[in-house]
Amino acid sequence: MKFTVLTIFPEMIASFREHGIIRRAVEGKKISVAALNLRDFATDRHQVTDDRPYGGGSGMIMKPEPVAGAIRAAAKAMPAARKILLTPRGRVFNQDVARELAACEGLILVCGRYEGVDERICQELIDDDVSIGDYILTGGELAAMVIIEAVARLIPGTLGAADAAENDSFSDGLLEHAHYTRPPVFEGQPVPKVLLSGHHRQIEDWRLESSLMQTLLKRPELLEGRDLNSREREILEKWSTAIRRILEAYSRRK
Ligand code: 6GU
Repeated sequence: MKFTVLTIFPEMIASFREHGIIRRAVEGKKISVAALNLRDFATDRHQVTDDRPYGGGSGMIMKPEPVAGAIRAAAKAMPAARKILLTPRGRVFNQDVARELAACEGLILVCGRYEGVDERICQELIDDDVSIGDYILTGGELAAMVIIEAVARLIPGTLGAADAAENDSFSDGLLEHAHYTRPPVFEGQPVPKVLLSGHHRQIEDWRLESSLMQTLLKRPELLEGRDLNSREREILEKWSTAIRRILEAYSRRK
């Protein structure tokens, strides 16, 4: 998978590429991460990439010529790549979008700055608008890095453990179960006994129950939309029964 980021701050992408899983994936030739400097595609001698909005108002707009030139240069090098504009107006990125993008041959990620990009770029040269959430960033560079990281780790061979991405939160629509490592007792708090037992079936059961508990407490809407399997229904019914008992015992006392 090839990522090309179009930005006025290519150094941000260069330093991102130097660390952790991205660096390893680049070194292992599973991905490539390149940045093109939009300034290099400016058409005036001062290499200006922004200008005042027609119609007046505050803020600056990215000029179309440098953005168009950079998109065309990147697309020439990888014609099959999806051309994505990073903008808070885009569809909101999530794990499903990450999976969709991981199936592309390449991604050209256009980082807007200032108030936005000239609309004629959006219409003519962009395949897809993506946002990373409902808040405003000053530019698309952090969003591009978020997307590259989330997509890259779905590419086979980029993660150490072969199946680590499969177990992640959201990979099956539930939050991850709780995790523990040594020591067995930390500041008086023990690790759940079953995890030390070596019983793989029981450990899997405990992890599913923990996943469901995390999801119920932190993101209940993920459960409301879910096709529960029989084991999941059993666990939820067990809790439901336990909670009902507690409430019944309480009302008998009054
Ligand atoms: Cl992709 N760009 C900017 N500028 N702000 C954002 C965003 C993108 N996603 C969320 N906020």
